[in-house]
Amino acid sequence: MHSQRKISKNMVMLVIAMIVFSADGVLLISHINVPQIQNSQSHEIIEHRSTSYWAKSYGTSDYDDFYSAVPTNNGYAITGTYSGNVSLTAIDDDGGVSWAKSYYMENSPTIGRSIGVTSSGQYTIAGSLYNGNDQDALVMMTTSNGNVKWVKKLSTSYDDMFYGSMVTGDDGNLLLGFEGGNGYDSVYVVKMDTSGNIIFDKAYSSNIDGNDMSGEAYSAVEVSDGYVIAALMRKGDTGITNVVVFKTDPNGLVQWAKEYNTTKDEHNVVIDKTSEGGFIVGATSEAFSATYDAWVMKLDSSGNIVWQYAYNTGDTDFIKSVRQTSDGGYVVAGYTDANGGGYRFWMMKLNSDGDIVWQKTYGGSNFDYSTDVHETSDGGYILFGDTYSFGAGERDGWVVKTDSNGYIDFNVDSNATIKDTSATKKATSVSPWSFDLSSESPSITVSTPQVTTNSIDPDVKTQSDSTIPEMSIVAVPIAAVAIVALLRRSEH
Ligand SMILES: [Ca+2]
Ligand SMILES: [Ca+2]
Ligand SMILES: [Ca+2]
Repeated sequence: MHSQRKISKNMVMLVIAMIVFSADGVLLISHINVPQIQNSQSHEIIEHRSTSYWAKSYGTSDYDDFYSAVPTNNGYAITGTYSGNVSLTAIDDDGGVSWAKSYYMENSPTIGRSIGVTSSGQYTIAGSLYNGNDQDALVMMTTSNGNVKWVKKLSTSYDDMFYGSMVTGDDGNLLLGFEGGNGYDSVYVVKMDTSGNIIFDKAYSSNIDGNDMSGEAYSAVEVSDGYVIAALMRKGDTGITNVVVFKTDPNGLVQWAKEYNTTKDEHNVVIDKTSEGGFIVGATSEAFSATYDAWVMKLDSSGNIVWQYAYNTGDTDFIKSVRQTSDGGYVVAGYTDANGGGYRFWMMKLNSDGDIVWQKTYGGSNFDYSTDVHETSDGGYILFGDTYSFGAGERDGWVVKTDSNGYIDFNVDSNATIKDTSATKKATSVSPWSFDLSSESPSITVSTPQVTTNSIDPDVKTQSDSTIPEMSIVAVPIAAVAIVALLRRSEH
């Protein structure tokens, strides 16, 4: 009985190998993934892996970009800009465009920087509007088809902006950015209900040794009794920018605040929850080498550091997104110039201890910037960002879907390439210190811009088009492994 099973699985494997030989040669061969074999005697399913990968650019002949994406029922919704207007693009799991819209307001350039989805599939987009003199913070909500439900502009006579947003458990929105009403940037957080009414809005500041701290909020997570918010803040005397993480109650009142002091500037910060009830924080830092590095801190629920590492390729490295993955590790996305030819999309897979499992760049001959990453339902990863290397002209949105090892097979004629990087992990030794962060309600004007919604038919160009159905390879006999391994080798 047992040996019969074994034989039949041998045969299945040989059939696969023969199909590979007799069909379309190299192209098909490249879709075979060799499972990780922990025990060659095992007859269990060794690994169930995603083999689907694809890459597409989306845009017009004008400047277009993708900033932020959120999973939907059958794909992703992405915000950014088309031709200088806030955009919303719905794609399916294979990257096909379901629909795309842009929103034209007040003769002004607008940017969508952050997107969230409610439990009923409606979208909220946060960003900014340039009114001709300065920036104003912008937030809008649409139906699941991208039709506008409401739009709000929050403005002072200085720059104001939303960098991030988060749909809250009550289908409201937490908006994160800065307001300039004091003549400098104050960390600004707004809680709205699902209809766009302000529940609270607070500007957070501190005065340490006579030094006002200014800054911006970027990212937040909801916890059972409030919010944990990641910001950058700088002191008036040194001007050095540091990461600040603070916890508020459901009304935005500060319960604790910690600053993670380095000797140089950090640029942008992101936060995600961990399965242990703590947080993973990523920031781009100048403090740990002569080049910008990706800095990742794992925090406990009180903001104490569990581990902290800087990841440095030796060149300029930006981290724009970090999320915990289903295996308890983390995926990091951003961009680096480590592989030359301008910045390229950069993705690192970390295990739960922060060790690098793999690290790769994706891009063409020009600048490619990744701003967001998600783990996909088939165990792969999907990177969002924008590109000057491909597309319809100027800059376009670019989406790269990889398999579970970050692998993608680019079309030869697309000029896109995948390369490994050689970033090293360095332990850093920052000690957080608690400080008093106070809040006030700023005076900010809320208005309702007129919106014209345009349907967009973005030009979609394909750099990789593999959608070969997933294969579960079971009980791989030694001979078949050798064949597949040989085939794999011949592809490189
Ligand atoms: Ca374009
Ligand atoms: Ca303003
Ligand atoms: Ca670096």
